[in-house]
Amino acid sequence: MADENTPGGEGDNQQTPSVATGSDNPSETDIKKAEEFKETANGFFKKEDYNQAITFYSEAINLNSTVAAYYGNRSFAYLRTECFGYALQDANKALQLDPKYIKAYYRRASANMALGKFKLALKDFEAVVKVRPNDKDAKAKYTECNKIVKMNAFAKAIAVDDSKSAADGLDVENMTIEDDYTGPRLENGKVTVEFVQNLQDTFRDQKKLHRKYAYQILLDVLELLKTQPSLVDINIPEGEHFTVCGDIHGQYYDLLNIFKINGQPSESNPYLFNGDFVDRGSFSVECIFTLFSLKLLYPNHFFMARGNHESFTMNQMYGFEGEVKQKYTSKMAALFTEVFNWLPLAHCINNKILVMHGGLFKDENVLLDDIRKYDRNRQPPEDGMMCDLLWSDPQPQCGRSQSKRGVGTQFGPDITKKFLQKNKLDYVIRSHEVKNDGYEIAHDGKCITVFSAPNYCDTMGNKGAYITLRGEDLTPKFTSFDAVPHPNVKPMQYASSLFGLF
Ligand SMILES: [Mn+2]
Repeated sequence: MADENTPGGEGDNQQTPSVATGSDNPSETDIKKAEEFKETANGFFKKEDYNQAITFYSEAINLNSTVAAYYGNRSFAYLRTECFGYALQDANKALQLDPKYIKAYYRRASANMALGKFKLALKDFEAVVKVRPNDKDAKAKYTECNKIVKMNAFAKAIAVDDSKSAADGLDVENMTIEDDYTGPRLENGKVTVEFVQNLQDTFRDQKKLHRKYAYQILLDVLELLKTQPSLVDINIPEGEHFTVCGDIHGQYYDLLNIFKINGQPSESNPYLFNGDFVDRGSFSVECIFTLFSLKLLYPNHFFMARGNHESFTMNQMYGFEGEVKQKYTSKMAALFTEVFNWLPLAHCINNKILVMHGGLFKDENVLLDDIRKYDRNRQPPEDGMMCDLLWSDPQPQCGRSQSKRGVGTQFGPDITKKFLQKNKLDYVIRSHEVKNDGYEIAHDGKCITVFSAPNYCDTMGNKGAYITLRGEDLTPKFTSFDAVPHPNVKPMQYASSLFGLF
């Protein structure tokens, strides 16, 4: 995989781009007023109200665009709201105004790391270390980032041979099960209804699935996913229903709660989980094995789409890789990377509803068939169709604009309308952004967001939601739900230590 590859992060933010040209020749009054705005913004920042902070930093910049700190501070607020594209722009602007402004190097490095651009981040840490040779903190960050750059270069070097797999030499058959193991067991190597129930209870009680079965499930899912097209067609017959869930992000206890409210998955209670199963929440391993077991049990009634977090760079930064290494092995983490490469990119329900994690495309001309025949076995590229499917966001204004995240595109209601007409579809369901009620209807009802991780990261205070559809009319019905308690393991527990920067 490419090391300047892909990018990063979630989050909801309706900020419009920082086009604020500002005044580069402010009056005395404006200078004073701008300082006041900055103070107000700092106050909001301290209270963790980053959107308000951004609004007031922008006001300050409008009046006086010559102060590097205004851009530096706003960049920090953008980092907190995961608008890494905007954060990068502001850090660059701050450095233009004041090349000696150390904090801006940190901001830029943070944004680049979040976007998976570790080499660029390393340059900034290097710059800081040069200016402040005695700064221990700067030195530590430089060392940590350098480690990642070297590790990725190594991973790239050994990954040249595509025919090699983490599964090679894996002798699942001969892995022994210790006498004191009391967890669930596959029956003749197969997942059963009893296994899935037992697995859910085992994980709920914070016990582990034996690595022999964990590996077996991964190998079986890999084979199954390889048989699927990149765009999977789903048919909901008349009189039957179907549930679509959004991001889960390692919130295992909230996942169990969805099954409690809406019923266990089965052939008569089918589900689609629309990507971002892992990262951030510290029970990602539990989530993914539960979901993969269900996929094996109900291959034609349980569906999973790839999210931007089912990728190597994201997993390295946002905790999943660390969690798998902690709970199992690094070999298993590598196998996950291969399995995620085979997750379908989108689903189409009754030829009328297109469901993907991110959204629509930079390119006007994408047709369903282009998605269907797309060769998806790879890390998400930095642009193009696959990137947009995993990363894009809708915007209220018409047309397209640069992504606040720095990856994918933002698409307006006119873009959605044209795409639906061209492909004879009714509407789009996507996930990828936190919403207060767990869902949001945009673009005249043609673009629906669903997000199923309530109180995201234990901090956002949002509800989760899922959508139920009936075969006869396909009108979406929304159910919102609150977060449930989880054991005392904080989100991001296993994430990169560089996250101290954000
Ligand atoms: Mn996402």
